[in-house]
Amino acid sequence: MKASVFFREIKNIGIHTIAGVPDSTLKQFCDAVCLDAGKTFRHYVAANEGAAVGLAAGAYLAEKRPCLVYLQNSGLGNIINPLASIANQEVYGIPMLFVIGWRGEPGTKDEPQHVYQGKVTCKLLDVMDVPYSVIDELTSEMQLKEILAKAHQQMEDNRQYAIIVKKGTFEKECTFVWENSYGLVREQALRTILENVYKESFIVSTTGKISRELYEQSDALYGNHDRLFMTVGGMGHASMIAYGMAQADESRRIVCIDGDGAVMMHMGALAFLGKQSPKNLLHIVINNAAHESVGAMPTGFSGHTYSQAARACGYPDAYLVRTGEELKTALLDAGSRQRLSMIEVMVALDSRADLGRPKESARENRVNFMNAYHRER
Ligand SMILES: Cc1ncc(C[n+]2csc(CCOP(=O)(O)OP(=O)(O)O)c2C)c(N)n1
Repeated sequence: MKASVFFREIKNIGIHTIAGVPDSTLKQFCDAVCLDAGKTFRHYVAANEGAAVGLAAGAYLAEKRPCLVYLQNSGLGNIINPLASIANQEVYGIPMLFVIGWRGEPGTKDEPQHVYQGKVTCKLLDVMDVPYSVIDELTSEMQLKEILAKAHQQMEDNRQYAIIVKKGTFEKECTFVWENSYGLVREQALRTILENVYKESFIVSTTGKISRELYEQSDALYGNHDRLFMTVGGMGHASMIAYGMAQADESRRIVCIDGDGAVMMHMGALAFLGKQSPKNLLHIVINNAAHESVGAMPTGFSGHTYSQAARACGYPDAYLVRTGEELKTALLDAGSRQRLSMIEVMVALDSRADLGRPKESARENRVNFMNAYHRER
């Protein structure tokens, strides 16, 4: 299906505003909405999927028009609360249309973090009283019109409707290309970080390609990745996992390697960490101003840096670096001080086409990581 056809049909049922968090299954849809650049739809990349539901609710109050909220099915957890406690017809009855990328569809092969979420996606919508249709590459225009007619009827009744999108549904029609202005290559920055911290620290890394690059680089440098806990799902929670470890034993140094999209998703963690100020935690944010791992849509990063935010939240030290040399200096400096620090590393939009994926399961990663941690006690 062409995204342009989909857009024409949602316009016909009165959709005017689109908000969400990008997903690789929805890449063609996301590219098309970015290229539209506000001509047909108002579009917002939200901090997280729940925030997109909030935006959709407010826009409905002011404009009497339902919005479209798009998300990967991993984002269902983030929408449950605003859906149940705001939008549901037993509360305010706010109509909206969800477009949900289906990772981990039963019967298909996908990454470990998607398997359970993929299995429960339809069940979750049933429980949330959101009727849905599933579309794929074979869905015709006529079928889409029928689905949207159902959605329209449901929304007229102040309810929500979901369209679950299988992998490969949207065909390549156009590509949204943009660049940030930074030169440092993320994988090289990660290698420099590992060279400086791997041997003396335990690392909690974020969702997406940052973890995959760290996995390969630690194997290349040290022949193992046992000191690396890859937060393959649960985007935005790596820094709190790192804190959970840091608070348990102040003598162990914990390094969280985060992404800017992930930090933005649950930014309250910065305020919490600033208040707790664990001496043994180093928080590194790899900022490419994009959700690079799922197709490089901009995160909505305003240019007000995370290191500024960290300082405002009470991190005693925060560095902003743009080159390999600056990164090394910041790592040495942060290592020599015993206090909570953030290093924000501005990097280019880049990743290798042949980047691999972890070979072991998530559970094996957890077991090996815990063994390494407890062995050294
Ligand atoms: C709750 C949730 N929403 C969306 C996703 C899909 N997703 C996986 S990685 C990623 C982008 C992460 O962006 P960022 O943290 O900036 O790191 P980058 O990919 O740019 O390195 C997204 C949106 C997800 N895994 N979980």
